[in-house]
Amino acid sequence: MSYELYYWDGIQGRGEFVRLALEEAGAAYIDITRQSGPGRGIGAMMAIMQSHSEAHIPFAPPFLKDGDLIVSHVANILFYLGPKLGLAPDDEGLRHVVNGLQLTITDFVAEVHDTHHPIATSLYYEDQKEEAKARSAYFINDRIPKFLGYFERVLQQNPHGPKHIAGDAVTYADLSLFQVVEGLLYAFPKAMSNYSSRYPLLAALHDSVAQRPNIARYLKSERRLPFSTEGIFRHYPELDMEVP
Ligand SMILES: N[C@@H](CCC(=O)N[C@@H](CS)C(=O)NCC(=O)O)C(=O)O
Repeated sequence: MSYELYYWDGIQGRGEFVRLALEEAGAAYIDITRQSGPGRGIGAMMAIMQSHSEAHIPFAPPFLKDGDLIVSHVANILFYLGPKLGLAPDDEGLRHVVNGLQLTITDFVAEVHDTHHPIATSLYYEDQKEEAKARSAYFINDRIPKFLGYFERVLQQNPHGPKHIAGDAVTYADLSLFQVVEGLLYAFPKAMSNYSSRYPLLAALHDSVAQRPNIARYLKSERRLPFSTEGIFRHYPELDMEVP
């Protein structure tokens, strides 16, 4: 039976972290809101979230349906899927290490979102542009170096070598780090210029994920929607700046 992925249509958004894992594994899945028909489309997603009878309803997308089970939150979905898709370590302790890394990515993604929506998600970007500029300057100067520097150190200190963020094989956290770098390159091209000299191991990980056959095929496919100013990673030139 196919997994069912529920996420807002038209953007990569947070759903993309789950999509990359499903695509890498060649798993059968249905992107519910990108299809029409019974049990498909945005209506089907809203029906679950707004249900007054369904058990364990999710607060927000993305969520995954596997049979009757509904699993929400990117990191939790990946923690669930990882072993099934062969994208998590066999060792239970290491699976929790990977989960910790994924949760750090979750925190970072929330901060990426807050660069363009620092005041309220319900307001337009244009209504919080000045605050977004101030927030982005701190994000670029403080937070990108802190988070990317952290991932670089974790790669360097991986006892199995720096090709993967944890263990000796690809995990869903490696795929998510690829997406984080892709997103930052789109949103903040000036701030990210020369990133590969500052974070060479992370850059190598990014490039190696992009070259994985299933990922490379997916990136060229119509299923990979382009980044845009509707998603989490948004390019507004006025928020971007060179770093010294
Ligand atoms: N921690 C959740 C965040 C989920 C989330 O914020 N989803 C967004 C779309 S990317 C949403 O629809 N939020 C609705 C809201 O916060 O009101 C995750 O990692 O999946």
